[in-house]
Amino acid sequence: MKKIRVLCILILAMSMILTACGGAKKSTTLNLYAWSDYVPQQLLDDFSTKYGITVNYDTYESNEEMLAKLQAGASGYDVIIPSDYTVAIMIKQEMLEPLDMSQITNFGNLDTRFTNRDYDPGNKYSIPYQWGTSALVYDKTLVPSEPKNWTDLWDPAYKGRLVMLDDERELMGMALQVLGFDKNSTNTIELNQAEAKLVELKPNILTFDSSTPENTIINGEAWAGLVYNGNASLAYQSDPNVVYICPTEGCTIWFDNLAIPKGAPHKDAALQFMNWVLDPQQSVLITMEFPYSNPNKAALDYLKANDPTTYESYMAFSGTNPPDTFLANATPIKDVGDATTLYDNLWTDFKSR
Ligand code: N2P
Repeated sequence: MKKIRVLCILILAMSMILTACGGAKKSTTLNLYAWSDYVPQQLLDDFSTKYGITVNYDTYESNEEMLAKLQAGASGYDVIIPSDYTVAIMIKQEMLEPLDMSQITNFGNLDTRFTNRDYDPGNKYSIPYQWGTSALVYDKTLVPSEPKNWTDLWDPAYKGRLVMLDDERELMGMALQVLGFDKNSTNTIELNQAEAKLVELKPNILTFDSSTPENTIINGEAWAGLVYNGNASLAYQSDPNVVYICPTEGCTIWFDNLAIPKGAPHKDAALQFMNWVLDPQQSVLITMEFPYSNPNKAALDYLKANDPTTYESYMAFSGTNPPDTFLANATPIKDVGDATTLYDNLWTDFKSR
């Protein structure tokens, strides 16, 4: 009896010391701020069950929306998912927490083609989540003839039949490339011309949708458009007549990443979550529900071993596994510095017309 009492006192004393050192304080909440339709609910639920951490998932539709919200002072978020060029901007503006890599033991599961990239050398601030392209989708049974170029979409035959991402850098970039300019141009004259070019396309645009543009392709309202690879993959999964190409003028390749915004209240939970996402079984949930391209090699190996049919279709479609010919023509969006304001203004003007 006495022994037990001594033991109890010892345990109590030890836990008090740990608490005083801050070692035992564990977060029970994680505030995730991410793209809509991007993180499977099951992955979040399993994380909650395993670690006793409640996850709140707040959504955004573009890098610009997320960045503007954080720059305006939104705090309280623990994990965000910025794309490559936005990671670069946020590092430059000191908006991200450096990562304690000793907590991310699953980092080695990633394919080294997707780590240590130019927007965050050494992955000091970011961990690859999914990667992909933004390119031309169409239903080959609906289009007047199969498009090869973005320019084809200006044909009046497409009146009211296009679905486009609601994304200023993607659409301005596409118009710049159609005009033969750099998609990351900072030249005022070129940017004005690009906006004018987009205005010409407007009668053909049925809707702007960055979250579920696949639906308008699937139901046949839209015949073609500019979407993310995951949207094209979902459209293809429900209609094999869907084709996804990188047009001759070029398309975008992007890399999305998990990162912790400066001052995040639950950094321990954030690191735990990042490691969780890199677990092969968890990562496969992402590919199953949101078929973007998965940078996690161990996850794809797991999928191949456990569900060869899904793995084969992942490998066979350009939306999930783009061939070299597709990638040869895909280039990233870059931080355009001060010209960002010009893009913002032209985009607002374009949308208001
Ligand atoms: C999810 C879109 C994420 C891909 N709806 C954009 N980088």
